[in-house]
Amino acid sequence: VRSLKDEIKELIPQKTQQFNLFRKKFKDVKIDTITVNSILSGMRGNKSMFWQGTTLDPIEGIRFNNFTLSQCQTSLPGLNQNNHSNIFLPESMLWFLMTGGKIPTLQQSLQLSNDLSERTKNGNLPPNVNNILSQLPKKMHPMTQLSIGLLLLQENSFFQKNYENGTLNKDTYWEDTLEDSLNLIAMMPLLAGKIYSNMINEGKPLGQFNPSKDWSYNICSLIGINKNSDSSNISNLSNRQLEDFVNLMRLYLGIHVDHEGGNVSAHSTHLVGSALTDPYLSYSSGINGLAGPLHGLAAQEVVRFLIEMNSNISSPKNLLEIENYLWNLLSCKRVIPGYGHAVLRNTDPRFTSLLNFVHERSQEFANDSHVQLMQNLTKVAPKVLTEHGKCQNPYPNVDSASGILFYHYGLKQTLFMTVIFACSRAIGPLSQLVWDRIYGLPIERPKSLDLNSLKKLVTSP
Ligand code: NMX
Ligand code: MLT
Repeated sequence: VRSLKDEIKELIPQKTQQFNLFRKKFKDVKIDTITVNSILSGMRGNKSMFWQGTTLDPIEGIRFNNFTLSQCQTSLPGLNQNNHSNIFLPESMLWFLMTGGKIPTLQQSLQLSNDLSERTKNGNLPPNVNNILSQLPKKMHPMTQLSIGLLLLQENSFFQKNYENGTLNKDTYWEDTLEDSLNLIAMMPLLAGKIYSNMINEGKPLGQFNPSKDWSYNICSLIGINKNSDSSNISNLSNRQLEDFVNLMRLYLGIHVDHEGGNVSAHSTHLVGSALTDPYLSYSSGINGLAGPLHGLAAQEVVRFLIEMNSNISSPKNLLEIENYLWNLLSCKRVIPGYGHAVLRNTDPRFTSLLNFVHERSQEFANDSHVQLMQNLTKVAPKVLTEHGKCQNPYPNVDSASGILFYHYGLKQTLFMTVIFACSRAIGPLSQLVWDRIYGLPIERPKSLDLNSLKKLVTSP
């Protein structure tokens, strides 16, 4: 079977020719206007960035290589296509994004899964990385630990080493970028497992790496989702629940990979990478951006928020109490986590797919008051946010549902939720980074303006 690298190599001549012709022919065509407001409002809506794998429509939501999420769910291979939600393997999405839209066969996805597994060298972090992570203060935020973990792994960067010793050139940058990216993605389950064990088990392993299993399975296994792990805080799950948890992980990791290029984690990875910074350093910057509460950290904030609200209202079915709780939050000038979006103007289809996971297992979730609250919130929060009148999108985003579903199965460490997000997010921005190198995109360097310069620009004819 041909490797992912072979597939990419074959695509390069045709794709670069198309790209270069397009640039040459249309380079001076104007496609957007920049206003003062866009400069002063986080460049919202500026069409100013090239990103190939994913696009975002405000109403329809995400497309991956022009496939909607539900098209991906029916087209990309998974291990359990006949079992409910057509949950595809994140490895299938990785192949799909890296090859600019080639749908892998199940055999290719499994081959990639195996490749990632082999890259972990028997499921072990390099000893020095493991030792340093073991010594981090156990209360250090897991996202900080993850960022440190990636920085520690950077000494294995082929790109950095070969750039330094002068054996790389512009035509071959992409090869080491791919190598580093796949090694980095392969290491994410090990980092996640290590960090989780730091949180709850004094750094001692909670489970084992299984080389014959897929990437998501191994994240679950390393955080202790298996019956043999005495020290796990996740216990007493039936076989069916264990299987569901792994499927939830596959679903989650498959749908969080990317969200066009402008989101903070993707954009930071791209920006830092544009200086020819290697994938470890670049994605570590992405992680640091993901750790902001308005971005990926909302995953943890939603869980904390639901738990707190649930303990302050008489029942998750009491919509009036939920409404009052929300108004109180807004009057304290706090945000409702999991609601709103910088680009979307509709319910996030990724949220809907997580909700479908719940609907397909209605008995499992019937007595979970937090999950009920998460669902009932969708009946109240959009109305409240609309009446509040500030937010441009009053609907739920992906973070609204994810964490509380993991919580249901026993993953109770709320601060850990964003680490799982980060495992997934590696896939999109790093696929783009490989193609940034293939296309030879230059260093990103927009022009900034001070108030005086802006004043001059608005008053000059
Ligand atoms: N609750 C309360 N107020 C909100 C919310 C919300 N969920 N969303 C937006 N607003 C406010 C926002 O703070 C701003 O207020 P002000 O004018 O006082 O600064 C106003 O509404 C206008 O904001 P928008 O233009 O609608 O949103 P913007 O593009 O600036 O920000 C988010 C987008 C996602 C940062 C914002 O909706 C938010 O803070 N949501 C809650 C946090 C969250 O769920 N983030 C996760 C996003 C998804 N992800 O995974 O990254
Ligand atoms: C994401 O997945 O990155 C979020 O929805 C935030 C964004 O798109 O800006």
